[in-house]
Amino acid sequence: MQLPQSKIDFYREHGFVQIDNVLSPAELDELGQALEEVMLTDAQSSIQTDRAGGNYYKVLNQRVNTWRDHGIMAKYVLHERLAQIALQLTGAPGIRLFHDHALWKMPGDSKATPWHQDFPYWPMHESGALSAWIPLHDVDEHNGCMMFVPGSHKRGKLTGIDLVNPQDIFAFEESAGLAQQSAVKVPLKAGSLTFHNGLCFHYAHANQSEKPRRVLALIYYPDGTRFNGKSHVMTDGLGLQEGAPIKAGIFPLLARQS
Ligand SMILES: O=C(O)CCC(=O)C(=O)O
Repeated sequence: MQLPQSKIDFYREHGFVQIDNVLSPAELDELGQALEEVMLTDAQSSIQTDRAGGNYYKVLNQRVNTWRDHGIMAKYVLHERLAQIALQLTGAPGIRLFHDHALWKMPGDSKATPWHQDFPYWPMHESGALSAWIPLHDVDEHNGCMMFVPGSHKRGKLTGIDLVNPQDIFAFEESAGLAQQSAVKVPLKAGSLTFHNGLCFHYAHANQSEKPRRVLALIYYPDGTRFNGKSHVMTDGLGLQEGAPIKAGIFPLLARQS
């Protein structure tokens, strides 16, 4: 899938981009069914970050590394089409998978995902990592679509936000001049998706619908990104040396410049 230069320029200028019609209805059906199977089955090798009733669960019912549980999840998480988009947006020499995560917002007592950057959570020295955010159905502000602050990725890495008891990211000194009012709401049709830079401020509405908001997000990073030595569930126990490139079989190189 060759992106128009206008999409690449938009991503680099604003820190996020919407790309339409990436997955076909048949692919969405296949992916959606596999995701349901993974989310509704216990005792797997993926990691569920909180259980029903927990405070984090009200923000996100999250499972990390669904691709290790299900062949069809692996098919999409490792999909070359998606990694090729990340390659074009970043211009990196190569793109590796960091991890996938299912991000469901459950109906009922649903909380918004507060304004935050992703990069502070990742054990990476250089910035450049990004996420593909792939809804399995139409999303709007009623059922949990995303918002982004254009250009906020240029502010660099700020303090990580607690997603349950959030600090106000707009009150940070480094956020001076960035206003929540400049945020852009991005409703999406099924099959379309967004990519966002790990430094871009983003937010997702609470889910006020009757059904789970079902999203699969894929985190990619430029090949050569170095380990910053911080603890993270994906890198703990791998014996990575601080300052060494983050490389292991669980971080496959999915796309590279030809
Ligand atoms: O889906 C959400 O509610 C938040 C997603 C998010 O923060 C991310 O993908 O980085």
